[in-house]
Amino acid sequence: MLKPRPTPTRELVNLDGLWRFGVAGRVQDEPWTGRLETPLEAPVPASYNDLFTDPAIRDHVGWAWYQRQVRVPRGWDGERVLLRFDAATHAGRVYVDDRLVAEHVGGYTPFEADITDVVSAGQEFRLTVGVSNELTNVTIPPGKITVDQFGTRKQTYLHDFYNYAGLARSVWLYSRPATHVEDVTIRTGVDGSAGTVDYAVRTSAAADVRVRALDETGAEVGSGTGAEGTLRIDGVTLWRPGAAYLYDLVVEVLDGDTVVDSYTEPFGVRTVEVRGTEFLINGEPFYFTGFGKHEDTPVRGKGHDDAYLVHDFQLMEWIGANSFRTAHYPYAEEVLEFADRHGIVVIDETAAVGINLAVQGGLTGLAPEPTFSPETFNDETRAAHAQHLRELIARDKNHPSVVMWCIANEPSSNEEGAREYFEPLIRLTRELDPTRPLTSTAVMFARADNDLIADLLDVLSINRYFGWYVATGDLATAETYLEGDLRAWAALGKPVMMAEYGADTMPGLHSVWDQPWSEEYQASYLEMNHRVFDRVEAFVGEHVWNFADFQTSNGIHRVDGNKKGVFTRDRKPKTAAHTLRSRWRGLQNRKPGTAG
Ligand code: GCB
Repeated sequence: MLKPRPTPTRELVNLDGLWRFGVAGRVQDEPWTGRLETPLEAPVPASYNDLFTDPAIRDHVGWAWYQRQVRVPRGWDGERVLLRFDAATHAGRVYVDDRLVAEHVGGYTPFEADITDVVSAGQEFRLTVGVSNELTNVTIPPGKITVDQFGTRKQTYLHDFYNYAGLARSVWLYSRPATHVEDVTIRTGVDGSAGTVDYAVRTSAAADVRVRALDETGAEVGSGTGAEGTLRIDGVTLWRPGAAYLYDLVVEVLDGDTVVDSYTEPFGVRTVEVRGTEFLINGEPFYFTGFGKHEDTPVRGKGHDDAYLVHDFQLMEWIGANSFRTAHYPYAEEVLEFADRHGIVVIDETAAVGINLAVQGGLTGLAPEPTFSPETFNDETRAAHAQHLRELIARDKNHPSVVMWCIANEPSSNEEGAREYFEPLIRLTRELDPTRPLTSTAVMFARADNDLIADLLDVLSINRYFGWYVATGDLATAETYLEGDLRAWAALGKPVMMAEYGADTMPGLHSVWDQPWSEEYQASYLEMNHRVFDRVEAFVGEHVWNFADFQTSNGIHRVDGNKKGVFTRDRKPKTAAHTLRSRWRGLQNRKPGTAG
């Protein structure tokens, strides 16, 4: 799905700001039929959970309602008028005045409503949006709703981060011509010093199409006609990690000589490939340094914030991170665009976190109930996962920063039924995008000798906490466990990367001993991991868990959130930040000990 942009034929109105807000039960039934009866206002974009002092709002399970007035610009007569929600977490319903105009399931991908027939240029309408935070066995991510002895609905889920909900990304009103560009797909290659740009344009109706590629100065470097074709950019400047370069593809829909629609999609020319045990970008081995991140900040929850965006990328540059994983859901499009412009490499992950009931069994790894069964995660779950993959790839396919799809985080990939669940999803992902490698992160119970999906993936991403959840405080034992585990994965003959390793750390707690939770322990724990990584041949990268401390649901393992951040939640460095900085700033995208 194309991001709405202002172009010579399209106009865009941003609907962010304060909206009337209330949760179901505290506002009238059918709130879309009139003015929302509430004293509250909520900012968009922001999760609503941490805004209010009332615990009934923070713990609410079900629909929450947002409402505002919107005026359609008077010049839009004759244009199609659309609403675009960058995300409504986890399900959305949209009403224009009394009328339902859109429904969407999935909290991290965008959706639109064509409202041309129910609004008029120059007139106002009442926009009401319902957002549900419910997670069940057939949502992605999954969860479970129970009713306690007091009749209160409770939401539980299989991930530790807090289930923030609401309108956490921007909302737009935009105009588009009747005959327009629906979609653009761009795939690039390298031929000597030239770049090749395969493009495919989908239009809303049969029409002539013209495309032009412009470089960063605006000079035309290639052009073509027809809905599909290949452009050649001689003397191309490649998009490289740490040295981004973007071109624009200007796509025009023609009626004779008249341009009826124009849309510009930025792109970078680069290749990605897995060869043997190497991960290659533009044919050169790439070693990932960086983090699993979260979209998480105080007060805003998962609300997108450009200030944190800029600051987080500054800190990543400071520390020598060349990449990150969008753990555990697709991030705001602004984040990927920023990564595109600044040469940061992204592993783009779905929201399929917690397809795993074995984790409930604690460290025994025994599932109290099977993960894959008609009663637990079933065909309907897989259909939701497939739909999520379609929407993710439709949204993110043209970002040069995205070099790999991560189809799930820590599924129960060693359990019966895992292959049957994942094989069709992996086939679908490869059909949707044959150009990018695939991975999925392996939970601690999934080992090289019992994992059932590793042979279907291109890169083996491993999450391990030896020295934290296992062999706590005993780094010597942890080191032997880790080395044995990783060497077994490496023997499978594919690139291996550490997608998560980390230790909870209380800023300000210090110790001369290997004391868990101290700043020194986090640093020693990371150094122990690095010693092992440097001994494993097939290793292609290290992503520390996590970039920053983040909020979690209540639980005895967490004190005001997960504290595995290398930075605090307000982005102050812990001691380990300096440890990582001295290691990563020397690596320059390369594995330690390799030439280059
Ligand atoms: C994991 C999960 C991640 C958790 C982390 C932890 O394996 O993938 O979401 O936050 O462990 O800190 O326990």
